[in-house]
Amino acid sequence: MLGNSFLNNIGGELKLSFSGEEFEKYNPADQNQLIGKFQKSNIEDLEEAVKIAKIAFKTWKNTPAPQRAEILYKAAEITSAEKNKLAEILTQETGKPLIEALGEIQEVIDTYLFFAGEGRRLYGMTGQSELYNKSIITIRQPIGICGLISAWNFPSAVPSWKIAPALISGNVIILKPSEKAPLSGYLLIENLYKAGLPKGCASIIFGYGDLGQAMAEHDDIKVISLTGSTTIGKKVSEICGAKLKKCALELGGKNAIVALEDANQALLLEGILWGAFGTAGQRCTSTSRLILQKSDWNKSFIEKLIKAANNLKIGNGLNQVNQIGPLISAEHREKVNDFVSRAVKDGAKLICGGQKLESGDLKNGYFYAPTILTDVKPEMEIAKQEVFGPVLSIIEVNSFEEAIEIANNTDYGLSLAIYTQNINLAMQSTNQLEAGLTYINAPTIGAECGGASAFGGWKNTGNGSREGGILALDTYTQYKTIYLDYSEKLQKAQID
Ligand code: UN1
Repeated sequence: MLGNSFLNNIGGELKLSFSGEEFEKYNPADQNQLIGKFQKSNIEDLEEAVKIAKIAFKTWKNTPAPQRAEILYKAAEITSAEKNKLAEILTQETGKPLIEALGEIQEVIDTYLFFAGEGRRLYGMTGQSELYNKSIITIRQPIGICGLISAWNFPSAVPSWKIAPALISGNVIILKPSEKAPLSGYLLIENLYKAGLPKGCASIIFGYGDLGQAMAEHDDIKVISLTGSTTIGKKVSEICGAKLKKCALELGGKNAIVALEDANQALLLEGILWGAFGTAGQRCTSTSRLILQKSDWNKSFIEKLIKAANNLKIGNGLNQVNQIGPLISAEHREKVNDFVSRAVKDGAKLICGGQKLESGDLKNGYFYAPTILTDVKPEMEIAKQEVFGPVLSIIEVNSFEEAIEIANNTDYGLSLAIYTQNINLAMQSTNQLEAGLTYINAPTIGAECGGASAFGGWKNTGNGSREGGILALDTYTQYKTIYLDYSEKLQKAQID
């Protein structure tokens, strides 16, 4: 399969792009390994997908939700059966270690199962009328064609967060995966059809940012759900805003762990290693700041942290001894390296990593050493901008209050964590931290899919939408209130 040419899947049919062009995608751990060639789609391909989706929507929206759920249950079963294969492909496509790729495929399964359960709920509301023999109910209804634009760092789980709530609610979808990780999305769509999804309900078209923009601009696409950068998010939001189109945005983060003086140090150390360097720091939830309360153990703790970071095994994720994979591309690695150089110029002290790893087995990939900077001041670029790499900035503070203030001192608001054994301060922090996700004694990554979970951020991280839980339904449904008057006479609200 790897190295093949992959066609667009338009409503269940494999199609060449009208452009006659394709692009190539290579393994970031080994730039000689071709993952595949993918169609470089244009507006004509999009028109075709929209045409087919429009027809499919007419039937799918009226299919009973429990029947729609059967497709998701089946897709979860197929994904489970193929878990190892899908994870191996995901590792080669993104570079993330196999253990993490297996976790990501599990997240797809969990998401499908959770939203399949919604097939027998999709609850609305019932209320009391002010009049006799009259009832009021509010239901959720589908909206239409949903344009799903996803990022390269979670090319299976994040599309599933969008696909599952969209389909269970009775919508049809067109997915545009990132050109930097297109294959995993292709396999998601293929498996939905294997699970019995009716033709036309889902399409995947490969392409670049211009295609995403065309989706946002298309009048027949009624919802846009985007996971990507804040810059792109603002652009998409402007296009959708002008058209009054529903738009869900999940954008950047500048996440922090606050460590108070009474933190459990062993737990903190493990949490930092996982939060900052897991997935090579390429999660929108990655821990990029450690806000450390000054205490007598800081110096020895930082020494332990350096030692542990230097001991992390870096390399091809298919080799299970490796804990950290490559960055996604050569350009991205340059960008990360430039952030570190500028931080040093700004006065930060580089105490670990800070360089590309290019020797031996690593020479064909875009590996970067786990990096730690100290003496970081809250106003420095490195303390404020999203780096999206294995770079941790340590900011020392004097008090709990100062720690909270600095944790909140960013334009982003996705994930913030606190390590302390003081229950009162832990609980106070959950009130005061300005982020969509907060963790107590756990790092900033690792959100789950489930009823009470809601993935998304405050401030420039998004526009209030949520994924991965029940609230995701708000993106893919519109409410309808139905008044039932069985009094057999004209009743005047507010007057009778
Ligand atoms: C992302 O990086 O866009 O919470 C998603 C987490 C993962 C999802 C990350 N479950 O870290």
